Amino acid sequence: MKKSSSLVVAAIVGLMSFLISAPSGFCQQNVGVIVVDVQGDFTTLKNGSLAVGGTDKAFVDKVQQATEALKKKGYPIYATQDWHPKDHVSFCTNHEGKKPFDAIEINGKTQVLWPAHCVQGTENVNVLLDNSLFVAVVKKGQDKKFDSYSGFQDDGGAKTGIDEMLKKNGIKELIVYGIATDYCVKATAIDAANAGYKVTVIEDLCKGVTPDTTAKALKEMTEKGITIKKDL
Ligand code: VGL
Ligand code: ZN
Repeated sequence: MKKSSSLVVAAIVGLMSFLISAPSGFCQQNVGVIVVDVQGDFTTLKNGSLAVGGTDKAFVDKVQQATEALKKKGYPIYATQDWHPKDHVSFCTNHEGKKPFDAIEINGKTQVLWPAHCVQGTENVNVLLDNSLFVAVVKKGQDKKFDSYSGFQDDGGAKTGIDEMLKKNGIKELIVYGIATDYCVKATAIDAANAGYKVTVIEDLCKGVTPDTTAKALKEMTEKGITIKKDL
């Protein structure tokens, strides 16, 4: 074989082995991962104040292992972290006469009132996965006046900086999973799609607050062009 054609063969073999090493459907060069709000307060594992059903040790271990596997494949991993001050607008304790899960109108938006959760400096604000997996942990919801389900921006329009970070790193596609499917995963995935990323949500690496809103969220995300995949 001529030298030039053996070089071509070597290049093709190299490219094929690179593609085979990536999970089906993703080419990791421009793909990033966002792990949404896997924090103590959202889990039954840590007896969280806003524990979402099914977030036991088995679930958190599964998310940890999946994230490790993605990291080993070369994907840059980002995490979001709900990071509220004690006097945050979304806490029912900051609205007289209101109880958890009541909804009120604030600035023309419906705000669900939650039990106090993910308060800055508390034990249960921590992200439960091995933090060395992450390129960055992006905090959100630190302005007491606005909620921020999305990892991209809060309800007042203030950006978290994640979009800039992703763009600077050449990310064009995102794999998104975490807690909760019907709130922060949904808002983050939809904002990502609106910002021009090709988004895939991994359903089995998510848990939702209620079955009803979770089903609605999956439908809404699909309608926005987001791919819902059962597992990796
Ligand atoms: C979330 C409710 C309030 C979430 C955050 O991470 O989905 N839900 N704050
Ligand atoms: Zn919150």
